Amino acid sequence: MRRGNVYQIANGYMGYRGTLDEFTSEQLVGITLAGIFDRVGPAWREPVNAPNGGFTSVSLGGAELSALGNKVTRHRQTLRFGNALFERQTSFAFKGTTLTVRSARFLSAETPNLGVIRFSITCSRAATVTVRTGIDGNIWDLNGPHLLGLAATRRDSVLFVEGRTNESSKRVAVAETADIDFGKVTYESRGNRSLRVVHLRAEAGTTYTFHKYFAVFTDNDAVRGSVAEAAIETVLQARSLGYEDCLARHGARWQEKWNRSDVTIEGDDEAQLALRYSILQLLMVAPVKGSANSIPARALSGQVYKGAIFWDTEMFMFPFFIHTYPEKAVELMRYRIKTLDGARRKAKTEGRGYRGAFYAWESQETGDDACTYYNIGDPSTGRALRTYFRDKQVHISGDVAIAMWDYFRLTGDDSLLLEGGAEVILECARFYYSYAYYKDEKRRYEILDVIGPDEYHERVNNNAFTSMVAKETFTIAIATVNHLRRRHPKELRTLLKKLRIEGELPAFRDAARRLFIPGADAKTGIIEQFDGYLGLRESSVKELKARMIHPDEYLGAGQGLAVPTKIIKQADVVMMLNLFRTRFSAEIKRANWEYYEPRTEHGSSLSACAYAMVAAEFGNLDFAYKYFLKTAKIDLEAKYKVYVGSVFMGGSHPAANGGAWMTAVLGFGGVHADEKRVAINPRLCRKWRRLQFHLAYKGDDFRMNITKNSVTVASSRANTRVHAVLVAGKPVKCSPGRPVTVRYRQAR
Ligand code: IFM
Repeated sequence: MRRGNVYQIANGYMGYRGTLDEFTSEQLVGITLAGIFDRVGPAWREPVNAPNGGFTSVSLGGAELSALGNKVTRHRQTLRFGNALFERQTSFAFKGTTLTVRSARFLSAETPNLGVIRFSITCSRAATVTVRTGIDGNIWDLNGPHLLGLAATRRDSVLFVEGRTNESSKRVAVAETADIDFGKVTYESRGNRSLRVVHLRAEAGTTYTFHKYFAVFTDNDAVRGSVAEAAIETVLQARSLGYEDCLARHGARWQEKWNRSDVTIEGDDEAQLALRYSILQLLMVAPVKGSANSIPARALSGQVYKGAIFWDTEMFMFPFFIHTYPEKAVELMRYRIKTLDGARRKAKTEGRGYRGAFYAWESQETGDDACTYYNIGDPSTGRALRTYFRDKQVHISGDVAIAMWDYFRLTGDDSLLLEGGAEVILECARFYYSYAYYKDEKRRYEILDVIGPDEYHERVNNNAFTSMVAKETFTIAIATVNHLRRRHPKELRTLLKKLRIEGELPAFRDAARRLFIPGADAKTGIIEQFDGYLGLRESSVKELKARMIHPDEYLGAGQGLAVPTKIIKQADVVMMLNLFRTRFSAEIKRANWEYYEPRTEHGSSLSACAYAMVAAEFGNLDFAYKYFLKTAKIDLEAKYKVYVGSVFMGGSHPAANGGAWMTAVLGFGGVHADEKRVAINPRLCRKWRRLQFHLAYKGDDFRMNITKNSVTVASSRANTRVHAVLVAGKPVKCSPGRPVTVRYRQAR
């Protein structure tokens, strides 16, 4: 299971778990498709897995070989970061013959529907070998089967499997072809499998190689004609191009991706590897251009967590894309525009009924909430636990609004605001206004009955993070209106009329001023996470763990062990300090970090990077480094919880991948960009001698080169204007093609 995640490949359209060619649904082969979901019976809706067009098995003397069932003398598998190429080499020792299988697989970065495989076999002695290759329609599903009426057919040398989703009858078609020029080929259609069988008398020492091309199309693809024809045409085109050409084109796209997003660390190979792996994960799962898809919390590593999109995307992944690859960031935002109606439906129907846009806690293709009211099972009793993630984790709407506004602030491109972004922001503000209470006696608004990022304390009042995010949403809504009034008055009039919202703007202004945020204690500097938090029982993570009766026991919900205590699941106040980093002093950051850190379980993969970044800001670089590594290595080492309660959660962690990038560039690199300029205030950790990275800002491109005592900002030759950059507090002008170096002294 874990290796399948570590070696997975993806291209935004689909993910392919890092399983071996001969594996089947039993070994959890999964080709998970982005943006297409299905539900069977009362089980969770989840993304659809496609039939496996990458299947190949080899038989020697009639016995089918598998790396899991046979004697293997050598096995090696590789994931190439440069072009997301998965390779394996396995030598089987069987009845006196050594048969070596080599394969290389990629999901095309140029043609998103396409997968390409090179496969070869070599025998140490002459032997009778049978190769079965084609499409395996026996699909691994968590809550399936999702594809009904799966039929395996063939047109000449093209194999083909098609089915329809259970819920909305969307077609999912897979075509496959191969260029086999050895042995005798016959065809076999067994159940859901459509295979080509190659009978070969293999000579000793000769390598037999073929290439396989498979394509997946669904009714979500805008194709002329049928999805079947599109799939067939795609594999035929790929075959006529050939493996090397397909790979070269794919590689060129990957080169482009790395040119934009790579980060170089000198002096620390471990950190370099882990960070590059994290960046690779993000680049692989970034949505396809024009898809308006987003990235689920477990990316495309399977159907885990319902393939749902959480706040993880806006708060942890979006920063990577907006700072390096805005063309991908825009897709993430278009997804929220596309699902605005779902958010409106949720607002209307949730709780006492609200107005505006209450985004889904777990969002799928329509924006309706996939999160259930009883979202976690108790592993000891088997009972479903009521969790309030769906109805009370209201910060999600503000997280979306903040990212939407950041897209405009950091790209300078207001077209997205006009294409639905402004509507999203105004509707989120409207939601918070309908959710907030006005306390007459205190002359302030309060946001009550919520869950903040710390999910162990449900239904709390005045959660600092949530209130801050809500307040920011009001400010952003007013700023949006002001911007449109200046630049696009006609479009603003149309929008205000459409939403009938003009009369509500004064209220938003008022809430932007008078919404209550818990402040820092005058003596200790501590910000109370929510009303009453400081009065909860002291405990320790160790103590709670010792009291657990089941290793997967959930510590929150109604009766969880953490509920009456100060133990929190993940960064909450610290998350706020990080998100609004310019608004709090280093002293406040330190005080709260030191208070909350020993009380944090880090039970979510989202937690460590927030602690790392805030530690970097107030100067605890060793701690920042420790948590940076924890974040950056989570998927590479595959050390994570696989069950929460009785719910299977195993899969990759793109939010942590984004957190690793944020810690390196925004934390240690000290980059802070706003609408006015980019500021850099580096705090390199001990081991790092040099940190280099790219930055995209307002349509231009920069290369930063940071050492312990100098920062070089190279504004790309193709940039269009001079930018003012603040380096370690010193303003410098950066002209296209003229690198500027500033010497500085790193704060201790
Ligand atoms: O969004 C997170 C949440 O903050 C903690 N539980 C897991 C979710 C998905 O990663």
